[in-house]
Amino acid sequence: MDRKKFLASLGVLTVAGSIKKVDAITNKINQSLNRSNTMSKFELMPLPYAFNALEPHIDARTMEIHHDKHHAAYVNNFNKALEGTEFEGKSFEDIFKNISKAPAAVRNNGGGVWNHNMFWQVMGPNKGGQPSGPLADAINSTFGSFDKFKELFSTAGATRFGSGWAWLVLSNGKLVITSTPNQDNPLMDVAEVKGTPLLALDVWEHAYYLNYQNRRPDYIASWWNVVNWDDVAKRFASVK
Ligand code: MN3
Repeated sequence: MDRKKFLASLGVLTVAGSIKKVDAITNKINQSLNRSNTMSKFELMPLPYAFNALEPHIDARTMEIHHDKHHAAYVNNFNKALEGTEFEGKSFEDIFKNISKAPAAVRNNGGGVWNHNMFWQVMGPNKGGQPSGPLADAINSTFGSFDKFKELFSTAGATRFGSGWAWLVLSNGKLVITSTPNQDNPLMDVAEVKGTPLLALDVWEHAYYLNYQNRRPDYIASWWNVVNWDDVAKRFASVK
């Protein structure tokens, strides 16, 4: 993808004069995603769009609290939890594949950091619709149709008891819908279905309660309007 398209995909390429600001955001995002072992701390990934960018489906206040309070707290608590453990200085992937040996605070907060990094990216303003190309073909051949996939994924999110996540993953070369409790994810050795996450949906109450109260299914139905299929397709293309 060329630079312009990448920036446009982040929803931040709006004013030509804001390129410098965009560069700073892009660098920060790359830094928080590809943390190298020379860096001592994980950092909070900036939200790649404005708090109100996903309205009316997800309200600005929810996005602000979700990113600036919840996500930020996971980052701070993850860094604290890692101190003095064998996991300090390791990558997300290395930590997650041995997470069964990690303290609960590393598991809960590490998942919280990584899952939200992904969540912000698989959403975007003026998105929704349906995937196309190889991803659409794989969804159709695996689930029968896009509508059937949507129904199964929505059910996975709606029926996850308590707090957790719904996922579309590539597992042993196949698309699979699964869900995880709390901040677990399919990269963790404890996950029921292990694989590469392609799409993530946060079904914690903090993701929707201000606007939807107890109506999780309504939040999920509306959430499809902000799914960034270009990002999901990119993830699929990179692991397929
Ligand atoms: Mn959340």
